[in-house]
Amino acid sequence: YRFNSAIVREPSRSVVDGLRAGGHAGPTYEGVKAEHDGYIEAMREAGVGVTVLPPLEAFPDSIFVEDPALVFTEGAILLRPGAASRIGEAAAIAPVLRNMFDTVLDLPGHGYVDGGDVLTTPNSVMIGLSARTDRAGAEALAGLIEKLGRKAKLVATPEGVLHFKTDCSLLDEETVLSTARLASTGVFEDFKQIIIPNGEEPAANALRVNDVLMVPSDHPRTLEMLDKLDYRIVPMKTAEIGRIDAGLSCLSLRW
Ligand code: CIR
Repeated sequence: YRFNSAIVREPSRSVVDGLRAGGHAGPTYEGVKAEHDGYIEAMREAGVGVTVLPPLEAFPDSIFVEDPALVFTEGAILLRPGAASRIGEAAAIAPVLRNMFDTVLDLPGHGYVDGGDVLTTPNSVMIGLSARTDRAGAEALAGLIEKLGRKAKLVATPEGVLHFKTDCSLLDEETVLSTARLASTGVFEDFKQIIIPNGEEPAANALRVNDVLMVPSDHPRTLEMLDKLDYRIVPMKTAEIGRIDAGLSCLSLRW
């Protein structure tokens, strides 16, 4: 959770057509843009150098740069997103990563992985199988991660949850914040676990960056619980990006 650098991408006007499960209304461009501006500012205040990429009208979900790639200090990996409308996002971000990293690996084979399914922890990189990340993709990614000198572990994502990290985040080296439905799978038995109060599940996608813990606002019980644990909380507006099934981690690549 110690980061010097991050990449974000400005929302396109087409963000209003971002993918979403369920029939509710989408976000407004202005609403997403305001949340995105707040995010960049919070990142910079946390001491991160932020590279802001230009919007991509052809890809409504391209603001969620976490999904088409995975970055470590040792190098970057170009993934293959599991939604048809998002596959091209990997090629779009490739030149940027090749410019910034000495090592950029391509996911081999034909499987799919969304970066939102990947949780990097000090001892292992967890890859959640989901509707977006299939076993072929996860196994191919595990091979690359091991090449970069880290351990990889395939894990399950609860049914109906978009991404593994929709339901969890790393708070420090040994602590995860998780929904009860994910924690009950036993996946975090080697960690200290802080469980999200029932009904506030979207708050599980928090984001620890250096000394700051960004937490989706609108979740008072979670905010109160985390405040007591002495984290430096920065509440973040996420209602608009929440309309297209996204949270705080999806908005950046960090290393
Ligand atoms: C999608 O369905 O792909 C986008 N509307 C939301 C992606 C959220 N990304 C993430 O959780 N890493």
